[in-house]
Amino acid sequence: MTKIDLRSDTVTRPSPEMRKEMANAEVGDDVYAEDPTVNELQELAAEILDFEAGLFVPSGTMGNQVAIWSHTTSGQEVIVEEDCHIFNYELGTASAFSGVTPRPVSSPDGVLKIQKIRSKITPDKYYLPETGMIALENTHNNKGGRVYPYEELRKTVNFAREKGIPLHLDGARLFNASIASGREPGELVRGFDSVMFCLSKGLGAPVGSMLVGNEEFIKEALIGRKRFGGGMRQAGVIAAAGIYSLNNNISRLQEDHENAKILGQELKDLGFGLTPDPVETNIIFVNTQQAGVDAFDLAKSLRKKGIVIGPRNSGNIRFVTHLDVNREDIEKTIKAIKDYLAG
Ligand code: TLP
Repeated sequence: MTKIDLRSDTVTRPSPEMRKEMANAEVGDDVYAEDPTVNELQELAAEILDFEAGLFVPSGTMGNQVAIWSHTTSGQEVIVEEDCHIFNYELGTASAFSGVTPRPVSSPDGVLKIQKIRSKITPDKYYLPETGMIALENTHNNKGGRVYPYEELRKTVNFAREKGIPLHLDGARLFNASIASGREPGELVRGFDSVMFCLSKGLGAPVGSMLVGNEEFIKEALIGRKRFGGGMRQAGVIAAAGIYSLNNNISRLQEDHENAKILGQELKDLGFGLTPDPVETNIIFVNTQQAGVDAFDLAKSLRKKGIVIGPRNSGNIRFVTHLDVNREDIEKTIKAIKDYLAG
């Protein structure tokens, strides 16, 4: 039975066309900067986002953490949104490896309003920890793939520049934000000091993320990547998948968003609660408690039909659409949920 996996867009597998590019990739030792395919990918990423330089890293987590390590000095604070990936799912690495303290700011929709950021910037006093960096997340995973409002992005960029505080974007799903907002990815990241985006989520590559910034930042990040154990050798084999994904898999993210909308609407009609409502990109948090359904029990029942979903707890499930799930799979999932409800 073909498996329909809606737990995450990280589960996508390289297509036969992508694998062909991987098999034919020219390679060299990337620690010596001699892998032509990695170099090409780095240039392509920088060009797409209109930055000076790019760095291929093994994962999104490493990209974020290398950015923190590069921008800050030990003892500083990093302003983050309370539900963001850096604060919740990166195992305290900012503190463990870079010696910084996250300063979490709560927000109902993942958007850090400028007044809130302002209130968390430490005054210039020798006895207070200095603010070393601000990080935003677009789209916001834990808030259901929400797209960061463009005006707020601009305000934060202007504020960070005025204060001289490095601004980093966790853009794991930046291209989803671009497709959903109809704005070029470069426009969404203009004025940031660094951006991380993932090749291995909706874009469909098996491994890897990109970090972009100016030449000086990337020079520092190169040291950070090696320190963190991310110096790779004949990485062109996987970089080729990244190049393929950037050339072929961006505009099709629209299909994932449409599939998520269809699934979300059906679930809403069945009495489930949605976050966000309406669905914005490829992620939906579904409140099953509202429909009197135990999320683990529903997951168990769907698994028997080859459909895999990821309950967060007994009342909440995250559904994520991606390029390995088509419209028919969405229809099958809806039918399976209806059958479950029918008892
Ligand atoms: N997200 C994964 C899990 O770690 C939660 C997922 O299934 O969504 N930033 C954001 C916003 C992310 O969602 C993720 C991964 C990362 C960074 C880290 O990327 P990786 O997994 O490549 O380290």
